[in-house]
Amino acid sequence: MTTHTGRGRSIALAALAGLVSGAVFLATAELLALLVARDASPILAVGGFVIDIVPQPFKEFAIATFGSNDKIALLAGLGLAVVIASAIGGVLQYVRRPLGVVALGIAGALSIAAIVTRAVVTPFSFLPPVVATVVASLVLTVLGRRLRRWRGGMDVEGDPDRSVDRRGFFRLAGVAGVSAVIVGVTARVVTAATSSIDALRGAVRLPTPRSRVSIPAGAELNVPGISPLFTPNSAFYRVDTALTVPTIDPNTWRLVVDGMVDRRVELSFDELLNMGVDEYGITLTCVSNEVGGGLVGNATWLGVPVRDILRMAGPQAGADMVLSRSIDGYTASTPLASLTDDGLDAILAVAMNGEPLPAEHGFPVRMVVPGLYGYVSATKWLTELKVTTFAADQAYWTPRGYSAEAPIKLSSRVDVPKIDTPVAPGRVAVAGMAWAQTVGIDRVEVRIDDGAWIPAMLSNAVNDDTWVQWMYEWDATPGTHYIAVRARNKKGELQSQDRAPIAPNGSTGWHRVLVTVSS
Ligand SMILES: Nc1nc2c(c(=O)[nH]1)N[C@H]1C(S)=C(S)[C@@H](COP(=O)(O)O)O[C@H]1N2
Ligand SMILES: [Mo]
Repeated sequence: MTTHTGRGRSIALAALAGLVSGAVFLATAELLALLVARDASPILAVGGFVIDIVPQPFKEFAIATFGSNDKIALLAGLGLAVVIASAIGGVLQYVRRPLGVVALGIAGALSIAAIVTRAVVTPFSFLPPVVATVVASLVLTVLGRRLRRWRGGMDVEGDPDRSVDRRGFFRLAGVAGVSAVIVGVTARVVTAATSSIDALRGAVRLPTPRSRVSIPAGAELNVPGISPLFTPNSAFYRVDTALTVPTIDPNTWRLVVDGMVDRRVELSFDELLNMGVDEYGITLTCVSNEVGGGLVGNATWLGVPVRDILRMAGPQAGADMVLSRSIDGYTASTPLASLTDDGLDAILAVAMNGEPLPAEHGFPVRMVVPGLYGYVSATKWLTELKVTTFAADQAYWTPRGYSAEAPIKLSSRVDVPKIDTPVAPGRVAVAGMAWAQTVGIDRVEVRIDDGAWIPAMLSNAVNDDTWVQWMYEWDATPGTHYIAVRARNKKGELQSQDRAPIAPNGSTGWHRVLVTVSS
């Protein structure tokens, strides 16, 4: 006879057996992934799959809540789900054999399904989930049997005094649990260290560009707290769907140009560099940038015009779009005309601010197109340019609520004074950034409270594809004040005052900040 507390304790021990088997599953899979198929880690494959299937509002919520930590939050959530599922699996196995083993089988099957949707699949890709399922099932079966002999189960009279099975249970749970943690953590760390992107980036020899961006005098205003003219790589915003940053060896990288072309073209990294590179100054902007937000950055890029590469392939009549594809399956749809236009610097970039592209920013090759939001142009970890039509192909974000074509909207923002830093009365530098890629900024105006719009001073633009800094010297009076900014482009168009959300093709509205001036 088992008492209520005795039964509760048995269930807790069954859950422990489940947790140990869950850990064994993950550790075995990580170890095999390290040894035979680096892309076939179940936890990363399932995570990547989840990112692709969660509804858009949830993704926006995750980015808003966790910011750049959204992937860590996802992995933590996934980890918690694994813990709960493992514990339940352990209890199931104890209460009704072989339900726990069935649960492990389902976990293995889900892992295989996720791996198949993510990675380049080889027969080895199946080894990590299959072997993990077998090993974890063995551990769970043995733990469950010892537990039932010791504590009793649905169909076995237990004997709480059976110290042989009690010791056997704890010994196996301990050894398996500790080994799983050591093996799992070691496998992850070794995987991370040996596929070192640093080593691959360090080996790249960048060619000397044939031309450089010339920076005019007065391109950078001297205002404390304003965004720098060129955003350091370490501070550059990052937006992508990649759970782990792809590691691409430039020696094996190939760009394929296919689809509606006269000749399929395949280029190696060296062949691309040998076409000759130039330096470009281009400001990148994300469609998810809210009014006043930070999802915009400016860099110098070394690259080759996309039009030169498309010319080698010969786009056919009727084509109107290029679907660029990343190694992780991400795609962007860019109007063919933007990429063949002689007056537009659409490039395949290999360097950012003087160094090979950082891993997070698309190493070894990405696309950069002035004037188009990143999601329809700036494909990182680029592997393919497919010449096609908007009618025939859809890019990643198109069925997810974003426009197939999306020019960057004329915009401006206040950087200083910062909302939460009170300023002293008197002369205060109000300053920020404005951008109108491909057109250029003509003027920026500032308004204090309900006053008149006053022209701000502009920095000398590097070119029409980069943002400019603006500054207004304000004679601040004590109290709280609203500072608003708006820009006009070189076509005479005024930045839209209407508030638009980021979906489907970018936010609009004038940025306004509240500042407190001390007395
Ligand atoms: N492979 C890949 N490329 C991608 C994306 C992505 O999710 N995957 N996101 C795009 C988006 S939405 C933007 S705004 C830019 C951001 O580039 P960055 O991360 O270098 O700033 O990359 C684009 N290129
Ligand atoms: Mo974006």
